[in-house]
Amino acid sequence: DRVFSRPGEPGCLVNFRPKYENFIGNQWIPPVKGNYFDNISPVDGKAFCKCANSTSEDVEVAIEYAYRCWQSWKRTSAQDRAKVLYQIAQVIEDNKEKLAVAEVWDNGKPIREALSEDIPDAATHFRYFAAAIATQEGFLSEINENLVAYHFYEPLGVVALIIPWNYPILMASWKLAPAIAAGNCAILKPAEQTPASIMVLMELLVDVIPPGLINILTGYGPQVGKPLALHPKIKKVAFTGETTTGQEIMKYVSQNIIPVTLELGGKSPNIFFEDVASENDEFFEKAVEGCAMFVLNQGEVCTCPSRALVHESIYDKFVEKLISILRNIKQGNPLSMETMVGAQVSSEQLEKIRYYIELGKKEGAERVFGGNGKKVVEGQLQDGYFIEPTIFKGDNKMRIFQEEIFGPVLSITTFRTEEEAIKIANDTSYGLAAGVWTRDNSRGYRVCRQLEAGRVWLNCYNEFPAHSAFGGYKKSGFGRECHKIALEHYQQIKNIIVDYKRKPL
Ligand code: TXE
Repeated sequence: DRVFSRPGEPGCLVNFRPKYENFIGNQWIPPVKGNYFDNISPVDGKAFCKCANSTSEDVEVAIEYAYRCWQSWKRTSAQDRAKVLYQIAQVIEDNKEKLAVAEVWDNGKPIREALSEDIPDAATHFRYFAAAIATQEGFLSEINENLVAYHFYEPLGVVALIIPWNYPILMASWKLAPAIAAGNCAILKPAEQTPASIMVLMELLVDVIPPGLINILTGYGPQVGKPLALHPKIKKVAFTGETTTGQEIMKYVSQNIIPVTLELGGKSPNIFFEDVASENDEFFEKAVEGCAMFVLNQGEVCTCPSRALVHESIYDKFVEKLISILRNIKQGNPLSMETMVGAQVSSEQLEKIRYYIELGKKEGAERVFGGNGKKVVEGQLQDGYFIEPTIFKGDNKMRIFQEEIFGPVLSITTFRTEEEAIKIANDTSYGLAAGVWTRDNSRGYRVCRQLEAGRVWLNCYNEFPAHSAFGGYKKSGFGRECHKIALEHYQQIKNIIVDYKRKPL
């Protein structure tokens, strides 16, 4: 177990700087206007460092450094770029503990998650895209015996990556790895709630990346995210965040007619058919654990299985087991290896969750578990943003079934037939992910194909392999991340048609 020592105290594995300037051209460059904001840790509700409160002036500085780098980066061979990505992966792996602890203080997630998922997955993404770019090939078409059409993948230029706070280092890696592999330089804006862990990583990468390849501007959306996305020299925006922010981003990119990919909110259904509970065995256990995953990362997961659809014939047995699993979930000090659920990212997020818990009660949903918005820790952590998990039973038309809460709140309902389950599952404006649990593979396949979601898990949930395309349908956005096809979102195709018959003039 990690000792509970705050950043700056002896025993803390990470030496956060007391003040972070922007990371531009492998240097720490103070924000032009000289302003900083306090970075609060959700673990104890106290500030632990300051970060640059950037503005459009800082965007100009970052663009200059990034373009300078791009002049040479765009000419590097795919093999040379792959080498840099492999080195980044190695640095991440070599500093796994330090980065995981940084993630805990910045975001509030449990160390066991950061150590087993966030950080190793980040390294895997850089390795995967190193291999993907090294093996990507252009293509040619023979139009007739004289005419040949060549197709080359070319980078776009400098790209803007705007990310949220739920998986700070991993979200950065999902976007950075394909962006730089494809030959672009990047300006990344982390969320204002979690600006520090990425800086810990950048400090480690100074000797590995060319100056200007990856630049980080911290600050708030309207002050720095917006001028970044609107800048005429930015050639693509990749965004993950709230659906309404995604709509704004689309307006910005329309100004300069540049491509955009959006990974937005979700309200993912997790469907449990009657055969799941026909035997009290390992499969049943696994399925109910899959349901309990709504508490994973404190529910701050875009694919959070926040709607459970349970066949009415197994409802009682299912819920009984679900509650027994929840009772055994350890919540509290995220630095303890036993803790499974940590703190919500911010006091705003905590209030948002409490609002929805009250709303659920007002809407007449039945409280199955929790429902008091209770704080679950005391002592040193009493000012941290911890909240007990809650389960409501209700109707899919309720707002707690339709709106993204982004906390450990599950809305559960029952169904009678396969057709009804599909209808309820698809009755949402979102379409990011879904889960299906059944022992009948034919039914599983049939249902998966009918669900309006970009990612469907059959008899598993929240698996994120680097080589599986991830992205939304409907208001959950468009574009795919994680699979090698993501490279194409960061490239354009140059087509050259050559007539070999014509004699030179
Ligand atoms: O998101 P925002 P917030 C959902 C979740 C959460 C809610 C609000 O329901 O409760 O969104 O979270 C930057 N121009 N998700 O407010 O605002 C911002 O600074 C340019 C789901 O944090 O979308 C941050 O870097 N940039 C989601 C990033 O956008 C702007 C993960 C995301 O912030 C901007 C996070 C602007 N006008 C929240 N306004 C998921 N799908 O995983 C904000 N930003």
